[in-house]
Amino acid sequence: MSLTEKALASAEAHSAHNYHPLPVVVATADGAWMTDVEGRRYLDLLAGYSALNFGHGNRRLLDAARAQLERVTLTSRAFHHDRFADFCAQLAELCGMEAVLPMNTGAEAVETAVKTARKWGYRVKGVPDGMAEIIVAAGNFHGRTTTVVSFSTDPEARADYGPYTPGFRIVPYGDLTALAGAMTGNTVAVLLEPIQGEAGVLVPPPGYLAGVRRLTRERNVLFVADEIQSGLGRTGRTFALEHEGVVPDVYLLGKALGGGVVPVSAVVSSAEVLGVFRPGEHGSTFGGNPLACAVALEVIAMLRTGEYQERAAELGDHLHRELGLLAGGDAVTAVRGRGLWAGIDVAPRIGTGREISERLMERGVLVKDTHGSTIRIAPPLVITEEDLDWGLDQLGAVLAG
Ligand code: IF1
Repeated sequence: MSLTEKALASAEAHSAHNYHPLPVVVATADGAWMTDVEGRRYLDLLAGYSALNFGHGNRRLLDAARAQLERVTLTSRAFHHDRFADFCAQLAELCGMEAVLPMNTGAEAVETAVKTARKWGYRVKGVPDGMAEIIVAAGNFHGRTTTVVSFSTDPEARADYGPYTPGFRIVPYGDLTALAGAMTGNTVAVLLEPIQGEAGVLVPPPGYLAGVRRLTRERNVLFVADEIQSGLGRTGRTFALEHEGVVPDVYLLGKALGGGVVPVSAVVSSAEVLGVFRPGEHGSTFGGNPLACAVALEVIAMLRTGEYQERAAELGDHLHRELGLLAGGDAVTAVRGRGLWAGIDVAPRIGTGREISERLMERGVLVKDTHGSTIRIAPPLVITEEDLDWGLDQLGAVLAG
């Protein structure tokens, strides 16, 4: 048995089968490259679903983590620690907002936003107790807690987890008329991904996000932008909403905020909105811990230079030009995306997304499929143009059959 076969058999025997990973067992990684237990190298075109925007083993992030490891790693929120205030102040500044509520995973940030919006609805907007409604979009992916899957439209993510949390209305993504029609006096928030990731990197029609901003402002409803995957450089801007000149009431951040080192998420908003919380009303043992704050502070410092956003914009233009050429043939039926982020619909005759991912793996490229025959590409923003081109050559070869 090879090292790979041994690891796969052991995982098969001893882990829950809530995933179906590609049969590669990673041992080390650097930049945009991963090496498996057999010493084979792979180009990483997934980047941990954008948790690795700054690449594997980023020196600045590892140094920041290492320095903090030697000082203090955890205090709990029972005490202050000396990285907390800086983290909150600098993240708020990066977002052009006033206040931060740190959590750990993306789903926790979404849960926190649901609580924030409901409390804001009752305390500030004056919605009758227990009546708050939050509007979400069909095809959404916001995480996997019981409340979050309650408003998922994906049977795989949702089935068998009821009873479901009430208080959510689902409207088609990209449809302003439907959104306006779903709003009532009890609507407290509209929660959306500016680009839907799991749905296949779906970019909404031009004007939609600006329209959501206008409608939410008119009706005194919070616009909560889930930028957990789309934010922090991925699309060529700090936030995907910037492409539409839109500023939401609440940003949800996660993934890349932890630099691929530790889980760090946050709700970022105005002092008024986050001011609804009093001591004891919400929290987390690990949220805002010293190690998380130290790494995230370095992430924020890197984003402040703008160089990663610029790189994502330039390489992203290149990526979409190249994918446009692939889309000229009959193997690719659609390409979507923005910046260094793309969803590619492959003609079913070429194979399922899974089969294409496996063939790419055999050629040394790692991607992940989503629904049916869509594959998505989201390399670390530090990938070189040469490496990206090599990865695209492999994709071209797989699509050629
Ligand atoms: C998995 C998808 C990506 C997210 C947005 C919140 C969360 C996510 C916009 C929750 C998480 C993940 C989780 C990952 C697969 C992945 C994913 F395919 F499911 F949709 F990235 F495209 N908001 N996305 O994309 O964040 O709690 O996981 O930290 O394996 O479930 P989390």
